[in-house]
Amino acid sequence: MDSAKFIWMDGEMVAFDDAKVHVLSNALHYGTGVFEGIRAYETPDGTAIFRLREHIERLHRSCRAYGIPLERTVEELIEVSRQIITVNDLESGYIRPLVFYELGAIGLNPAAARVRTMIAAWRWGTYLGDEGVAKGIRVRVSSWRRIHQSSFIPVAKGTGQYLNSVLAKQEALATGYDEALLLNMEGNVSEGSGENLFLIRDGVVFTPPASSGILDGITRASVMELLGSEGVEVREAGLTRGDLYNADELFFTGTAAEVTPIREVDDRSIGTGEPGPITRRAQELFSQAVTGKLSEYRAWLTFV
Ligand code: PPE
Repeated sequence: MDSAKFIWMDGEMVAFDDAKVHVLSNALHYGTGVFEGIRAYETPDGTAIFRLREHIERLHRSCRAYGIPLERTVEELIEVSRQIITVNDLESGYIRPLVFYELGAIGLNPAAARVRTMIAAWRWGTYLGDEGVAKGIRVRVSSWRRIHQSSFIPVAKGTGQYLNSVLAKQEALATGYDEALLLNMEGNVSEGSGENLFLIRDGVVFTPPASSGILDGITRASVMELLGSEGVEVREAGLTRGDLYNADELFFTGTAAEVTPIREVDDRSIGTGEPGPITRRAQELFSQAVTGKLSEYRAWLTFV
């Protein structure tokens, strides 16, 4: 939370230390909230937020999915996201919108609770370490399965559903790995605790489809488009644990994780054990797109 001075709460910029909620907030008890994660980057023309509208629209969709009445428009939240960067003097950083049920109802019908909306921003470096980005990370297949669409809404970013990610992440770290990869209830590959997965085999790029229970990531969509524009074949396909072991290259994508190579899965080296050429190309293209160096993708940027 380095360098956060102000947090926007329901129409006001509040000092960091004053951005508080009550312990009887419904969301604290039952996970009745939805959130987003967005990055802003330094570019030669000033700070720009990557695919801001898509993130705010997903926040609205997550609210709709869980029946949370969000009264702030997409336009207003876009404007606040720009302001939160400026008021915190950030050249680059991470933006975290959160909509949640606060005080007014304890119990499983949150309808009477006040809906609160907040947007914070802070400096956030690499999610899985600088060395992870450079050399690749070590991943384990989790003993926890990804939340299933019969119990949750995997394509929504509900706060409560992240206990599943927390269990997987804690287990991976406790057993000496950097990150977890979760299979779905059918035993196919879904995604990381907070990242989507890409697999390369014989020059073709594969990524699990929405029906595998993933959050259909905005970074995922961006990388699919960037690689596709170079003539690389990109396919959505069901993947097995064995496919992971046989891959030439693997990498994770996410707003926080950006493009992070995977060098090992379950103690098996992937490909040469070093980030491969398509992974490197994805990293390069993504980094050029977010910093405004690809004119075709300027529309993905909102300057603050
Ligand atoms: N899957 C999950 C479960 C997930 O949480 C994220 C983002 C993604 C895939 C990638 O989605 P996208 O950011 O749209 O490309 N995870 C956010 C939260 C991470 C956190 O630790 O908090 C993020 O990357 O901001």
